[in-house]
Amino acid sequence: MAMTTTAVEKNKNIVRSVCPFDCPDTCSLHVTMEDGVIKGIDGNPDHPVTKGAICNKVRHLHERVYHQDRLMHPMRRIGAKGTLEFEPITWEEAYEEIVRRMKDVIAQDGAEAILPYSFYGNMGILSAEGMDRRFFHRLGASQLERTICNGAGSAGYRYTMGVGAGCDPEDTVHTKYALVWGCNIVSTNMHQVVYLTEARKRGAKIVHIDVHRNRTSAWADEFVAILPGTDTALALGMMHVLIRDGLVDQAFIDTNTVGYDELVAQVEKYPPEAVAAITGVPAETVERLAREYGTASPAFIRIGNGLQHHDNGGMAVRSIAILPALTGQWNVRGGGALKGNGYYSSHNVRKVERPDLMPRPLPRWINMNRLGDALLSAEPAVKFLFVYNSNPAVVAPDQNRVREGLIRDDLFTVVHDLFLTDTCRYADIVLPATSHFENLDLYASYWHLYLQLHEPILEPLGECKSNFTLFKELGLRMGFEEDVFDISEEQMIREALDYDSPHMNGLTYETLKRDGWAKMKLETPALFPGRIPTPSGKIELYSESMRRAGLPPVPEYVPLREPDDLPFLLVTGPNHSFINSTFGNQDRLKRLEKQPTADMNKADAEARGLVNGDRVRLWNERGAAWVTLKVGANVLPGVLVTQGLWWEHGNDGVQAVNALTSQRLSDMGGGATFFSTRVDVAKV
Ligand SMILES: Nc1nc2c(c(=O)[nH]1)N[C@H]1C(S)=C(S)[C@@H](COP(=O)(O)OP(=O)(O)OC[C@H]3O[C@@H](n4cnc5c(=O)[nH]c(N)nc54)[C@H](O)[C@@H]3O)O[C@H]1N2
Ligand SMILES: Nc1nc2c(c(=O)[nH]1)N[C@H]1C(S)=C(S)[C@@H](COP(=O)(O)OP(=O)(O)OC[C@H]3O[C@@H](n4cnc5c(=O)[nH]c(N)nc54)[C@H](O)[C@@H]3O)O[C@H]1N2
Ligand code: SF4
Ligand SMILES: [Mo]
Repeated sequence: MAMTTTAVEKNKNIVRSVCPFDCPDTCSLHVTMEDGVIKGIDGNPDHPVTKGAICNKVRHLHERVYHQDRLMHPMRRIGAKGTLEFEPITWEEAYEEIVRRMKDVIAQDGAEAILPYSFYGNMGILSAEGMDRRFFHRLGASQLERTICNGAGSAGYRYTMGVGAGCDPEDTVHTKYALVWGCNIVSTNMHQVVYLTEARKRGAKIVHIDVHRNRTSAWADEFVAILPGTDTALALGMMHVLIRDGLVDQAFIDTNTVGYDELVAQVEKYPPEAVAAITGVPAETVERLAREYGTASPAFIRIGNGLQHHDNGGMAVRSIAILPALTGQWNVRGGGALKGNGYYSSHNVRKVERPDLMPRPLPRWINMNRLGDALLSAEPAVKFLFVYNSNPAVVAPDQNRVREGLIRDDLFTVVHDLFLTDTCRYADIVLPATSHFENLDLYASYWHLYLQLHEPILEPLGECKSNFTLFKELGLRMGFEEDVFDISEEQMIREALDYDSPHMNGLTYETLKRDGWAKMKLETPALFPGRIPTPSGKIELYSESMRRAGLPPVPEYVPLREPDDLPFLLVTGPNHSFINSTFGNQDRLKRLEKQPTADMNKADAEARGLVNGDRVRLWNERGAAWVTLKVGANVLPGVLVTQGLWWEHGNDGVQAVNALTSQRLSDMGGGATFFSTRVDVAKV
């Protein structure tokens, strides 16, 4: 029987929580407590979207919270960088040294020589973009361009649609035809699978378009294998057929879009045969996909993150987002597309992060995908690096440059984390972080439309401190304004909610505390037409802003920029049992993933005398990684796919795959190009 909210509060043993990880689902959790200790974790059946189902990773989250390796007190480095030799120190000593070093760096090199490095290890608004941002703004530190995840795709989507908002995922249960495009939802967005599985029971067909036959392909009705970085061509080929065969909604186009004539001229260049030669998708499949998509309604596209980790990733997302505009599907409940929905739940960023505290002229920006170059050659040099909520030694591209930078003797590095990650090897001071169970925080999903309040269910373990407390205390020790820094978590959440947005729907701290969550308001049955905040106020098939930015104003297939002197295109995606590098130190989940592998096509393996299970070295000019080969039909010839961001620490012989990836930025949005990587393979 589903438990009601009031029953949760009355039952001392089951308390409500939220999953904090960088995952679209942002599940509501039920945690079973005994004598103040977590005994079990389950989904909260009352949540309207996540409905009691959670993934295997989080079902065992208490193993992470009480893990023997969890950091419990601050430490100072006593060995050489890279050796993991530390001695325990008190918070007083840690703060004293950090404040002294910061002041020295500011006096000698200016505050821009200090660089924060963080991402969404904990997605709480206070944990990821709260007091930390306020602190570094006030400090005048270099600003970090946080584009490692979806920079390119979000920029591309905005060129077409104006904002990062798509359809309500709850509506996708009505879908009759779904394209799951460059998105591994069985591993990365399980509740989208739940909705589409229900849609399928009601007659929907689900097509997965990917470079890798994976868990999502096995679940879908059809798998379409595509060559990496060619999705724009496939989208243009589908548009070609839709327009040629009159499968477009002319009334919708006339009312809601600009640039249709330019697009019609452009798609002339992309007949199915030409598209087949670029994408590896047979011409008849291009024809059929377009016809199926153009005649089904509601037709939905789930646009993933995978296809935008490329040199041309922004253009790919922009182009795919045009398809529902041609067919009028934006206006159909259960149709349209969903790339991300962060826009709906946006909060009062100015009030929370206080960008007004930054000095004038404004400090420089450093792109997080270029950490290696920033540490090795930025002018003025980075002298102090403050890492939290992220594990750059594993997740950032061109890892050998990153590590060369991190190991510099004249760089002072602080890392705040729950564990001794690979990044901590290079830390001068390591600080212990609370788990999210120990914190008050506010959680927004970038997929569903519910904002959730998280009240702590544990006292901080050991000497751990939350990101909020750390940067609040540091701010006060730096002598910053008390009225800005000496505030409570609850005050900051109230500041976040104090926001004049049509989606906030009058929601307050009190209602969130009472109900646990609230749904953002949006127009039904769909967002469109109306309020398209592009410069023209319409969906832009032709974009004048793109032209001015030096980009093709109508969709155009631009090949990858990675030189093609090495035979394989390598896609280094995430895996099922970790979240990025999080969980990469937990035995239960490591056992499920076994070891780092790479999928290779049988024809390529035969041509090189390689067989299933061979240990091989993947290499290019940037570095090398060792993996076990999986030979078969999961990838097209010329393609290799690895899964998972493995730790080196605790995994003998593992070299994380980012040794191979490049710091090159994508076509727009400053995004990462993790998947546009060329390598060769040698047997070891
Ligand atoms: N289990 C698990 N869940 C996660 C994460 C995790 O690490 N593990 N990470 C979280 C985060 S931070 C994010 S951003 C999301 C990411 O989740 P998704 O949006 O699903 O993105 P990826 O898994 O990176 O890539 C999706 C798919 O794109 C494919 N792909 C790669 N290149 C191309 C291409 O050129 N064209 C096409 N069509 N497909 C391509 C990959 O093979 C992969 O199957 O998941 C979140 N959830
Ligand atoms: N090759 C390749 N590289 C990739 C990707 C890929 O697909 N392929 N994916 C990219 C993507 S999409 C993303 S989003 C990035 C993710 O990169 P990161 O954001 O660095 O993600 P994680 O590896 O999960 O590291 C998060 C760290 O934060 C810590 N943490 C968790 N909660 C807290 C907290 O409350 N406080 C503090 N101080 N620390 C906390 C965790 O213990 C963990 O060590 O990686 C990118 N890198
Ligand atoms: S990782 Fe994702 S699917 Fe798993 S519990 Fe958290 S939000 Fe839900
Ligand atoms: Mo991400």
